[in-house]
Amino acid sequence: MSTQDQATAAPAAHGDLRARFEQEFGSAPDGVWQAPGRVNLIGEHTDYNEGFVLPFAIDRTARVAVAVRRDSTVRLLSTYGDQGVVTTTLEALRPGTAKGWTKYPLGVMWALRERGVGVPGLDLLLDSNVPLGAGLSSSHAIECAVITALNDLTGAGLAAEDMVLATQRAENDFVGAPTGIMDQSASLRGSKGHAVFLDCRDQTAHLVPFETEPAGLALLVIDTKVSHSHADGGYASRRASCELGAEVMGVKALRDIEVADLDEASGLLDEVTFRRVRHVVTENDRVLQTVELLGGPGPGAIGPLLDASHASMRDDFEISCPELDLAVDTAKAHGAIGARMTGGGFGGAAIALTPVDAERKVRDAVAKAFAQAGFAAPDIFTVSPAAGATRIA
Ligand code: GAF
Repeated sequence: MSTQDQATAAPAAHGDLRARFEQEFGSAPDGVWQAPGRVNLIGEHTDYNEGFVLPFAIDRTARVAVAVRRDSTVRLLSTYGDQGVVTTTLEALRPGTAKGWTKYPLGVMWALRERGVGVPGLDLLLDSNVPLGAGLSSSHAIECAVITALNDLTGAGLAAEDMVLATQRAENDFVGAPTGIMDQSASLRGSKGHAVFLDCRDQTAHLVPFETEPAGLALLVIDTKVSHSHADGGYASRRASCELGAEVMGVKALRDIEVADLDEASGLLDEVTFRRVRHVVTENDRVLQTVELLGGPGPGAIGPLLDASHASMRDDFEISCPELDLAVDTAKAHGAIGARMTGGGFGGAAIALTPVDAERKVRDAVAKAFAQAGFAAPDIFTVSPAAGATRIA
């Protein structure tokens, strides 16, 4: 299935996934679990700095049908891609050995074993309609569906916080992407009609009502089709700059620096590190302001904060790209009240908070601008906050 198809297709109904599982593996699965991708409303590259984030789960999910086996064999199949059935064993799970999408379920199995959970051999069929490489956390959706399944099937009794840390371990040490805890927190803790306001220092989470429709707004996702990987160097180098900044400033993490401390920081840090630090410090502040506005005047008031967040990522953190900037600028010029890139950057998607009556104009203008610039046609769709990971059959 192409990325384009994947973005628009509904995931197989769970009845279909069960039937397909039986057809492929010869017996019924023990159950079907699903976990969503996410959009981050605001709070980018703040999670690994022990700061604040405000993502929400979206109505695009990864689904897994799973059956426990009596031996230690692991058989994995997805409804997309061309890997066919991948067969391995529990004993063979080692960082750096898995390929393609199988890194995500195998990484979770490895991380749970490292925690002492008695993970069984299993057969697993994956289906997903979270666009791949679009910055909507398709990989975490798979990991969260798998860990939710394994938590149920093993009776491990892991709390959401433990599952967040186990999937982070899978990403960091098995997949090789030095990511934080935002994406899996949104996928595991998301709730319909809410964003998840997360303090990444201690994983305290509050659900913040976030509904665009009653405010006459729509949240558009503009998938630029520029694919990215957090296992590439850009993400890691930003993270290293943040760690350097915290070390020079003598704090545990950049979370401990306030906007008012930035003057002092500019005298202590080299120019590039200072700009990286300024992004994180001001972004944390923008998350807090967004939460406050959502609790008061509502979504119609947060546009300027989304715009400021994008400018900070473009100019200070330097993780945007021409396609993301064009999406944001064009959406703004045609009626969006706020727009920003979302996710780790270097490609992926932008979001544009748009009055419903300007939605068509924004969609058309962005599509036209991309064609004129010679960029690949973007995929544009609306999202709203949806439920987190759960068992569905
Ligand atoms: C990616 C990572 F997975 C998150 O942990 C977060 O750092 C994000 O980039 C940037 O905010 O999605």
